[in-house]
Amino acid sequence: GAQRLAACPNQDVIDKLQELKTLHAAKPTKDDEWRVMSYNKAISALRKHPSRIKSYEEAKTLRGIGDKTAQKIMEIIETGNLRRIEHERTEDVAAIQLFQGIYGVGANTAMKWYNNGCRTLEDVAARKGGIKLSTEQMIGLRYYKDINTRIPRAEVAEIYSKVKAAALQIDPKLFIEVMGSFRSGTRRGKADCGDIDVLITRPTDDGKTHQGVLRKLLKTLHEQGIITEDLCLPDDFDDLELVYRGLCRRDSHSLRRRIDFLTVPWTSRGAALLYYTGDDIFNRSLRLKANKMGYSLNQRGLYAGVVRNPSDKRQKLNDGQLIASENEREILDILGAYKLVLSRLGI
Ligand code: DCP
Ligand code: MG
Ligand code: MN
Repeated sequence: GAQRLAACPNQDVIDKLQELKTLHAAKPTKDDEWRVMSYNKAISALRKHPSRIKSYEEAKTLRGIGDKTAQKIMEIIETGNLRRIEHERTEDVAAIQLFQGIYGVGANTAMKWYNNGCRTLEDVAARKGGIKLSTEQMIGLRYYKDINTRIPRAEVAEIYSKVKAAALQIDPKLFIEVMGSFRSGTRRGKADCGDIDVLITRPTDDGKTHQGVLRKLLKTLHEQGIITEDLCLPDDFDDLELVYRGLCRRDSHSLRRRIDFLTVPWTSRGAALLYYTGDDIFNRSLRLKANKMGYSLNQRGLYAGVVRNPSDKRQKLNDGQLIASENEREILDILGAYKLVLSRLGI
């Protein structure tokens, strides 16, 4: 929102394009998917642009902004509005967006439910049209309001401190850190978070690891009433790299909040911190920068010598050599990514 990047001279344009993007993101067609990507590119270019856009020609000089997007940008600048937004705000989009607010429901499921005649959450609860809900979707529906309410930073801090205390009780040598928007939002001045993202790992200099910690931690947090529902448990708790998704609450009077745990091997903590701190647009720009320099970046590390399939660049033909993964700053140093970091911080 405007608060996050108060210094950006084209913030009103970005906000409108975001709004349009969200409407397209609700629909599962390839066309809509493609539009979401193209608005992401335009938004990221506008964020970096240091001055107010003055003309169609100027807009078109920005990377990733073509004729149609430039026209939209000028419409927003000249009229303060974008008619296309209202045009896209149709009944199906409204219902599909509503359904996607249910945890575990994506664009395809939401579209299917709409096509089966569902229009409201009551319709979904009544399984109108014979639709079926998974366990996580049932939890998502039951706590729809809770899960879709942003979490004040202070509450994230309180819940996190309880989680941290419980973890350190299990093993005082654990490395535990809160990531996601709580961390990346410190400097952006973001006042709230969508969920709580927690990283857990452990130094191995004494020959031990964090293996088995997550299982114990979840047991403790369930007993303490901090974790209330599991949404997604790891297949094999004995791995070092695990993802957990669930609901938690500060106390019995608080809303339920989404919480994610990630455990990683000690050596990949830097890459994990970088990735899970985000945001996703920052990550995309950073990955792009890495690719242009001949590297490949993911949540496990920065790699050199990765060979990709020329006809599908997403497909890697080998793993490459690990260049850096333990330290965020080291990765950013190699990528020379200071401008990106500053733009993430809204400076
Ligand atoms: N992430 C990503 N791409 C995705 C999903 C996530 O790069 N498709 C990364 C960047 C995110 C981080 O993981 O910042 C955590 O994911 P969240 O969905 O929790 O996003 P945030 O914490 O940034 O925002 P929110 O406040 O909505 O939780
Ligand atoms: Mg988050
Ligand atoms: Mn998360």
